[in-house]
Amino acid sequence: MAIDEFRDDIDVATAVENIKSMDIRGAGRIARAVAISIRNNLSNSTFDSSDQLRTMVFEWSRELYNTRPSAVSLSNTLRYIISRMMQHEGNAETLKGSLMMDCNTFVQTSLNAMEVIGDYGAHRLRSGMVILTHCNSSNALSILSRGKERGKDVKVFATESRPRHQGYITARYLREKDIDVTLIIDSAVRALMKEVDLVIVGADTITANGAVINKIGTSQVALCAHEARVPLIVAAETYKFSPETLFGYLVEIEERDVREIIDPNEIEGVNIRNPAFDATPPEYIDAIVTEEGIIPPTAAYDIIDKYYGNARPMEELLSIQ
Ligand code: RUB
Repeated sequence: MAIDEFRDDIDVATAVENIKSMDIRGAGRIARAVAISIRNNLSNSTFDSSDQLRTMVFEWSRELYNTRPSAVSLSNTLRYIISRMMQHEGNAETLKGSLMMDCNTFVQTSLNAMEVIGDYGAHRLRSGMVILTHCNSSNALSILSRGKERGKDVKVFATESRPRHQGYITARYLREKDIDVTLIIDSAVRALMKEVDLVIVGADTITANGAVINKIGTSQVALCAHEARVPLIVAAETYKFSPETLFGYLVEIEERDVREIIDPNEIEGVNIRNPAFDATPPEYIDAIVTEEGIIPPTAAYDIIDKYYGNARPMEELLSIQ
């Protein structure tokens, strides 16, 4: 499925700009844009030595890091690239070739993971079910489209997802796939939850205790689902799991420009806040669909241990003071 609407020749400076402005958005797309932009910067540069190449990759990584602080996919992509870079030996030319291949491997692995998540998750669908999804997650959509391919006809409620309306992207995508979709406002979730059989959302970050950071409103959706005894599953690749949370770091919830909500001049004297993500506690999550299989949120630690057992905190890795 077509999921990456950024140019394949994107460089690091453009990726930084586009991720900040949300022209590139969604945790998986952000991760792939990071890998592709580093590959392209490598391709367009010449290096006197492998040390110089490494210095440049660290510099690009620092520029990319923090563009969307709530998406651990971004830092885990950098982690992967840096750890591969430190393992490679040889001169600048050899290192450049190997690292460009690593970036391509990351992108391919990420796309494959989404397909596998679609496969596994679709086993949870049955014809006639009503599904609710929030915001726009390519992994949640992978499950729904794979279900459709297997002849499972479901109906979907897609939340609008104020303030940026990513729900429109979801609704249009489902329509294209010939899946029955109804757009609803975010505050209609509780009223309609009694009609829902299953909630499927994506994740920006999953913490060591199995909490899920996702688009603002996800925790309200989860609370309503929990109250109505509707199961909620999260669709996320293993690179959304946060090793930092093992070291006691809390996930930073991004607060975006309030003008995404309203021009402050139109409502003078009123404080406005615009947190872009929230945390859903593990008690409200029935399962996490990963490319490793469908796991309970309590298994988050095992995934982190397996994939990031030797990880160092990102700021230490990038030597950020
Ligand atoms: C998007 C969002 C998505 C996750 C997962 O928020 O919260 O659910 O990023 O997406 P935003 P995916 O629009 O602010 O980036 O499954 O595509 O990685």
